[in-house]
Amino acid sequence: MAKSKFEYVKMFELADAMLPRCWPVVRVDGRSFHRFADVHKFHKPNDDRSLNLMSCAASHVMRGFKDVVLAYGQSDEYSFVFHKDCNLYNRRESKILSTVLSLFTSRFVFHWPEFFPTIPLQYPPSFDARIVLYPSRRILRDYLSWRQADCHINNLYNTVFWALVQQGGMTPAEAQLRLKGTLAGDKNEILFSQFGINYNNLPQLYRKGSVLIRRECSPVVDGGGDLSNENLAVSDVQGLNVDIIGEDFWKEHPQILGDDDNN
Ligand code: DGT
Ligand code: MG
Ligand code: MG
Repeated sequence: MAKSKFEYVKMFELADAMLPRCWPVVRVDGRSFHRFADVHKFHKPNDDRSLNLMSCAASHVMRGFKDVVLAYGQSDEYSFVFHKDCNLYNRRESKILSTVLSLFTSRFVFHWPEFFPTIPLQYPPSFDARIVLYPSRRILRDYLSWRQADCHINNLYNTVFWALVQQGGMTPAEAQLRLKGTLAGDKNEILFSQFGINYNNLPQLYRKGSVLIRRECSPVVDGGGDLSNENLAVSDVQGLNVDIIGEDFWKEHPQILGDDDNN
């Protein structure tokens, strides 16, 4: 078929293939979720409904993209780790980023009523996303450790902050002042001595975030970039609220990152 005279504009589309043999990680994060949480009356500091809805949306992303080997979520964010050798969309960055982002967002909205049956969506939420390539397993693990450490630091702060406000009768400004300059030990001490809360007894969901992996014994649905299969049940994805900073998790699940070379 004859080409139109306009075809030349394709020259302006630049190639954006990601470097080979690096681990691509897509992280999505709620846009202005501080406001979104307020408008939708999220429980403070943690709302199980929101955290579980995020994991539901993320598990559907794992179904749609078989190259995702693990996902980690906390607060309003989820990270999707693609296998270093994945060739999805010929490793085109914008294609992978945009499809993950839109699938996650549409699933979040689609499943909203299941998790918030009494609170209608007041406006459509949106998420930002980025891809970062990590050149080794060690650095990839450090990335995941960074996100889980962030979960812990924020959760400890928010737990004490809201205890001071909700149970201690402080204004948010007073609570902020009280916590200024305090270390983790001080915060644990305030929680225990003032409110009888042992931080280590709080749910792992809040302290560790959520890890999604594929069940080892069931076959992975070959969805690839083809999303036609993603309406099937998400039974092949398993959610855990465990530590991923230490060695135990990785020793227990060596298949996640594989060991085909030293990378
Ligand atoms: P951004 O990401 O720059 O557009 O701005 P935000 O407002 O989304 O800020 P971010 O992502 O740094 O922090 C997440 C916000 O989401 C934080 O202000 C608290 C809110 N949020 C997340 N999960 C929960 C929850 O379970 N309960 C409540 N009350 N708020 C939550
Ligand atoms: Mg956000
Ligand atoms: Mg965030």
